Amino acid sequence: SSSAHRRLTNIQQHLSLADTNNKAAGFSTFGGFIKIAPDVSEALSQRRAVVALESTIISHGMPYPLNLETAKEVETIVRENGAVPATVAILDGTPCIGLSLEELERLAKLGAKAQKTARRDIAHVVATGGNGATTVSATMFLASRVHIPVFVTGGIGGVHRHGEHTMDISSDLTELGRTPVAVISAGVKSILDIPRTLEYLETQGVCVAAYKTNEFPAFFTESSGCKVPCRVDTPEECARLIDANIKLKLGTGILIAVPIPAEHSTSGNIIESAIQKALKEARENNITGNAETPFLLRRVNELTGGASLASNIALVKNNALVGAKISVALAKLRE
Ligand code: PSU
Ligand code: MN
Repeated sequence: SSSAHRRLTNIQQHLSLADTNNKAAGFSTFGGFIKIAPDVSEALSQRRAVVALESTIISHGMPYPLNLETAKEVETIVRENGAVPATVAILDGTPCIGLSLEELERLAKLGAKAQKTARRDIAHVVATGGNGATTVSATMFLASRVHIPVFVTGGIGGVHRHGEHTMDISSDLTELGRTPVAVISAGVKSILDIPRTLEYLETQGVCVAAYKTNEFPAFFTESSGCKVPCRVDTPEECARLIDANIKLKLGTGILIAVPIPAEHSTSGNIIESAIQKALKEARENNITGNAETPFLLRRVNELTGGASLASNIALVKNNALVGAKISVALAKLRE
């Protein structure tokens, strides 16, 4: 609609004004200023399809140089399917929507030296001029700020096993409850408590839809044994769901769970024994808080001899394909 377009133009004016003010005040990177890459900015102002991508998966989810290769391939898949990719990260204290090849390379090389940045960390990373790799919660927040309604990732965070005692519940879930962005993922890893994750999403009022299946997928495997309340079978159906969510001003996010393609799934048994071992090591070494997820991801990769990493890459690419199609269908619907 033209009002969405006006809103967007206002935001861009607001952002460039903030930039001018910052520069006038002698702050080159400090201040609530967001940098939007030229191709992303142009697509947004022309109301063309854009897909937001997170960056913790690059810094903390995969080793260099496989992380860079995968990030580039994911961006190419998004482009080949008619949308503009916008990888989100904070570089030298500036939130960036869309990275250049040099910026992508820089982030991939920084790896875990980049700060894992969830919603709670954004202000700190900006205020200190740091380099932040954004998780699902921080990426949703920044995508929403510049009106990107579709975001592709691999897996989201959730309620951790024993979360009923530790209260370790990813801020990805509360972000889904407060930010109107559709997140395309392959479900959640079974390093987490999947039934409780779905309960928590229901409490947060999040629409959880599974793509071409009735079951919530478990990242490495197509099924988790948990039913979802909503099934979608085409990109157009997903677009209508997102459009309804926007028009109703529900304010909540949507989780679209796309199962890993069968030929790339890793055997549930292999994964489960690796997860059990990794969880035991995490407890023995007192690895908790935001260090737990990156630790478990790395150990599961090591313990499965790279099998899980190959699955991970394949499912992210598949999500990028589906997400780009959804984004294009949505742009068409909202013309
Ligand atoms: N799960 C994955 N791969 C990932 C992550 C989770 O299968 O890369 C990353 C995402 O960036 C997600 C974050 O938002 O971990 C969640 O971290 P935590 O559990 O600390 O909230
Ligand atoms: Mn946590």
